[in-house]
Amino acid sequence: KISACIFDLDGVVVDTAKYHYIAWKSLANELGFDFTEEDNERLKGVSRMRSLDILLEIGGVELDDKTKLELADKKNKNYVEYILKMTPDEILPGVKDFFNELKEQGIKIALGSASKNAMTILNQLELTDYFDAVVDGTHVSNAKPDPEVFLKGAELLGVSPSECIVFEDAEAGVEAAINGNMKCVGIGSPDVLGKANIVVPGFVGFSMAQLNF
Ligand code: B16
Ligand code: MG
Repeated sequence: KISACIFDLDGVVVDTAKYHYIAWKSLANELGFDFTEEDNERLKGVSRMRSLDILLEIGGVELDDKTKLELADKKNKNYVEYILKMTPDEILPGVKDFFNELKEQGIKIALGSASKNAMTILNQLELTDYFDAVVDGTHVSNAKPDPEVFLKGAELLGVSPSECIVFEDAEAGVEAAINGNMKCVGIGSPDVLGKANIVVPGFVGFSMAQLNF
């Protein structure tokens, strides 16, 4: 029996990766090196500080912790300027129909995101009311593939992990779902998300009827 669906945010409900990319690239350029879209792939689903470490590694730059915090903060301020301009038409296609299907079936909806900006993004998209529970980067101490973010979601909803389906676009997120004993639907390419129970390209035409969990 499935009682709840837990959604990753970036890459599943909305494409914020493009704004993260602009903000990280401008930081890299200020530090004197380039940062490509391919490099940006490595930051998906990864925490802010870990993302900065990867970026600095790409540029071959070493900095002390205080400077790193300042740079992460600077990148975030730039990023937030972009997300504050987001509107509900940036919700990825098919997502709202699927949320409505879940509501009709009495299946609970939770968010399980690494982002500390998740609430701002949900508000911008006018999706806050759909969620029965929100767990984001401000609530967890262990990053995906640790299952903490999803287990907290299940706990808040009062359901057991085996009754939950996680929707994820990042490999570390799929692993987190498996580590938490949850089912997982990968959103994206089977090459990257092969460990998920099923992989679909997106939510257009997607329905619970396609799952035999
Ligand atoms: P922030 P998700 C993740 O969100 C993003 O995929 C990742 O690229 C980002 O670095 C991370 O959130 C932290 O975001 O800087 O806003 O706290 O995919 O777990 O929803
Ligand atoms: Mg994601």
